[in-house]
Amino acid sequence: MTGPVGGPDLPQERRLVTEIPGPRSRELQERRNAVVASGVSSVLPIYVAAAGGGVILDVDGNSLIDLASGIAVTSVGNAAPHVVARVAEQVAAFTHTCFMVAPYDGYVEVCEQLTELTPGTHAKKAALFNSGAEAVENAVKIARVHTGRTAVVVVDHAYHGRTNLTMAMTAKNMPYKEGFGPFANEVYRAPVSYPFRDGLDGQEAAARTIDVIEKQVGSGNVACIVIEPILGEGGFIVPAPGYLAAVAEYASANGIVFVADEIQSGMCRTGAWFASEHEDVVPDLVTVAKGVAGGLPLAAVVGRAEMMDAVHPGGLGGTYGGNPVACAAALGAITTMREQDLNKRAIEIEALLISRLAELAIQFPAIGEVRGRGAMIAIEIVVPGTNRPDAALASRLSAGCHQAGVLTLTCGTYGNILRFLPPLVAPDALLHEAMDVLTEVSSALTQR
Ligand code: PLZ
Repeated sequence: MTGPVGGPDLPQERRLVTEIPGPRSRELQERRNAVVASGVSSVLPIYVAAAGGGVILDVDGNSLIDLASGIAVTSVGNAAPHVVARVAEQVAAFTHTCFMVAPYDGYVEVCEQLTELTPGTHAKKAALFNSGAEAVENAVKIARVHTGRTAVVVVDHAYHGRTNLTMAMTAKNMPYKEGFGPFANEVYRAPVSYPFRDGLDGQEAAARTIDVIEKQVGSGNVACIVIEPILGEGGFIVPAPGYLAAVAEYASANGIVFVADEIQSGMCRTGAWFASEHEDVVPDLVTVAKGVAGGLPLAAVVGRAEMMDAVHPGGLGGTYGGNPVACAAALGAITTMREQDLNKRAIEIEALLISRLAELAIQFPAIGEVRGRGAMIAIEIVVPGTNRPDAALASRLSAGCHQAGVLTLTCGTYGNILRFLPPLVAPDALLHEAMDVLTEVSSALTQR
């Protein structure tokens, strides 16, 4: 093999040998600026040479701690051995026939795995796509055909993608929607449960959601309610206990398809195969992407067989959906998750991060809340003593971490959430070091 090799054997260390970004990254950034559309941006323009375990090695020889996982994708780590082996084998056998033209077993096996792993013991079926947004679009198509209804209900702070329908379903205007309308119609937004901001318990918040649906849409018009069990881009919002179950129950009582968008929260990220499990919710349909294939583009809709089969033959598909190489990657990733018990590992990561962040919150009153599950953890940054969002401080904290070699991300409707999404295979020592860096950056910023 030529070129650098990533994977878990990369030294699991933070090592800075140049400023961030270094000279070679800056050179590449100049080339990029000349030819890559500026609408596509990067959080941290260090150019990647290799990655694995919990680190990213850049082209200048810096090794950064990865608390992003490419936005919750490389849960099994970059270049995970089972993923690499199965992909290499598949690439050498055949790369594409199109499942709609001549099928292959990898697609079927991924559907077998996903119908087993998603919540509930009822009969399930699955269909494969390329991206999260495409999975959400298809869940809506399936729900509309199954119900014969058109309305789609989504919630405040939701993120579902960047295609026309999923932009309409996404709550936040900037940067996702600004100037891109007109958007798909028949999408209605209801309030959600955001305990830090609304102080409502699960039942109260669900009653508020349901009231808006009843008054503004009418349950008989609703094909589906689509909701992230933990709202991701919207701010790592964990709805109050009982909220999801109450909304799911309302859906079921009214012939509405309850769709859990588990694209960010699924596949071991929160310490369960799917975050719905923490709330004992069995969704009708589940959208899956990101972590499922160790970094290759693959997405799925998995759900009740009778709903999935409502669509006429030929109604679902696409040239690349369930590409054999992406399916091989998914089978490698799922094997890794099972072998290494990454659900258990995510729970260990939760304990480590929550205890370190709770400690930090005592010294640093701008941390309004520490929340999340598994390896999907965040801090909400506010003006001390209030719940007023402080996005500027959140981005200074994130930038400080970047300069010190820790790749963090922000999120949230108000841009004031600092989130931590490490690969589930990142060792404890690295996570502690990342938390040490965050602690130093926080105190440096408050001493000023
Ligand atoms: N649903 C819950 O988190 C993708 C988006 C990053 P795609 N989240 C990261 C960005 O700025 O584009 C996501 C998600 C949930 C759907 C999606 C969309 O998944 O694979 O990006 O289309």
